[in-house]
Amino acid sequence: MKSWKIVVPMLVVLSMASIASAAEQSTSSGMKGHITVGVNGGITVPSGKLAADYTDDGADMGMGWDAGAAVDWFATDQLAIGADANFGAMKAKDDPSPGIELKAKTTQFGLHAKWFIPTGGGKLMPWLGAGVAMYTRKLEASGGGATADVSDSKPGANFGVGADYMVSEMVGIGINGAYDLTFGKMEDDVDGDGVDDEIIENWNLIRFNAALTFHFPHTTK
Ligand SMILES: [Ca+2]
Repeated sequence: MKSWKIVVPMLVVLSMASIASAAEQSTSSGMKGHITVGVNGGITVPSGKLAADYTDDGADMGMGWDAGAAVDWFATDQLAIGADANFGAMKAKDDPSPGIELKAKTTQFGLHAKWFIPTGGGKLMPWLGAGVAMYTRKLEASGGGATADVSDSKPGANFGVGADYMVSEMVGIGINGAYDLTFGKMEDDVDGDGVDDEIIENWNLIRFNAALTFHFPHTTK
């Protein structure tokens, strides 16, 4: 059983929620009740075996791009909880063999909490975030008009930090970084002997994104 791997990030989210509720009395930014819809895009950077050279059992990935969207609800002025989706793609720095191109694609759907650090209600809103997600991980080789891939879906967790700046009552722009940690090695029976073979030992990445967020304020104070 590896269920603790999902329990630990859930506890992180819950403890952030209690910290945020304790901090709630201290300031009032007027965010409570806001529903926000955001889009983000930027670069995705491989970590661990995704970044390691082929000779080190890695996928030799280089930096790629990613994009996503999120919906949040401010439960308090400081705490937002929400759902997110993100897609990112990277390409190997060197072709695994002549004429073959290797890509790593990650699709995630998750739930998260963001704690906005009390600033006394200014336009700049720094935050810390944590979330859990299901990650679909795909290694895709293409060449000579053909494509082959190996993929799986695993749970994972992400931890982020960022800052949003309210350019108007309804629009925020921001920057953020997140570390995504997916749980479990990728395995597949590539040689057909009925026993799964290890494809890659771990699948972790970092995302640096710009974000555009639309706020739909509450109607009552
Ligand atoms: Ca095998």
